[in-house]
Amino acid sequence: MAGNLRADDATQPSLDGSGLRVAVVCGRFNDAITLRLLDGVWRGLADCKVDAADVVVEWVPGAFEVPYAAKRIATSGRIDAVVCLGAVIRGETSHYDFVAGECARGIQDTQLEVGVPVIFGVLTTENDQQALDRSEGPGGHNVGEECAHTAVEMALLTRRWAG
Ligand code: INI
Repeated sequence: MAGNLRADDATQPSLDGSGLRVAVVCGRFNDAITLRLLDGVWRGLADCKVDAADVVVEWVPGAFEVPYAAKRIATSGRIDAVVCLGAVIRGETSHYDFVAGECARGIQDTQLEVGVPVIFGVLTTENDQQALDRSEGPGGHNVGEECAHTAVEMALLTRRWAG
């Protein structure tokens, strides 16, 4: 597995994700945005030669539920990396802070506890435009696409570290 990742190429690792199994947990809240992020994930995984048959997508109500789903999936032993997608857009109350903060905390706790990479593809933005700008189509900026690459890189590193 170590051969799949040229970690010596620090700026632009060559990522061959063939054979990796990836789960995507996607929040339905603000799904006009999260669907765009999901498109980006598919593009990013295809870039890395991850077979679509090795990818599972699970939808949950919102970003607050994402860490729970990610943890259940990550502990299954059948998945090499989990990509978490959500869109938390600031409103008029402090709800945003709780949802965004707990989502981020839960995702980091999960990957540290379970030992499976859990990638933070949850947008936390001040407004709709900022979310649109980070979930663009092919050739544009899409955090989902970036997270797919991150998932493959971290899954390959995890296999190497497992010896
Ligand atoms: N969930 C989101 O994914 N994004 C948001 O912007 C959001 N806001 O603003 O409320 C949001 N709330 C729902 C939350 O994730 C839970 O689904 C809900 O609180 C039930 O637990």
